[in-house]
Amino acid sequence: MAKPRARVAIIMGSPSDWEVMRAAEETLDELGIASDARVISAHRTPARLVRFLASAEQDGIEVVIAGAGMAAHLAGVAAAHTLLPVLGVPLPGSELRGFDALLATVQMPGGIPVATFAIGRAGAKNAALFAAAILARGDDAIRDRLAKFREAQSAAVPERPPRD
Ligand code: RP5
Repeated sequence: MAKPRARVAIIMGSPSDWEVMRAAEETLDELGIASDARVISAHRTPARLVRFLASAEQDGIEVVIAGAGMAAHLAGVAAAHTLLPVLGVPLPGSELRGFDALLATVQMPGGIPVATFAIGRAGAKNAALFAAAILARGDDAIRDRLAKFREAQSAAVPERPPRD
């Protein structure tokens, strides 16, 4: 069977980012949303970035999740090259444990917005859930799956703390 067309792009600055960014793919998989994960660096592969975003919209991509660490300009540069919503995930693999990437991602000058999420896996997961919420505006099946995800999440929280 042919793979469904990706509606969300997950881009990351380095293969070393995948360990964290796979949380975005896993969450989208759980919600039945096809995604396309790519290593695209704003500084090491600038031409790849421009090429990918030039055709992303016509290729069916509706949301871009961009994860990067250190001086993390990937999400901001990506946002400059597309009108699609860009969700930035600051990654923690630096001496500053992602605080550098958080500031670089969140402190976009006015004019080119990047929605910024938490540092690391929580951010990657929430970016995927946020992408699902965007898609759910025009897709009842995704809205239903998102509602079920929330229900299951609530049901999994115990009433009392675990005692040994
Ligand atoms: C950023 O630099 C990447 O997003 C990565 O988080 C960081 C370090 O990259 P590597 O040196 O591990 O490839 O561009």
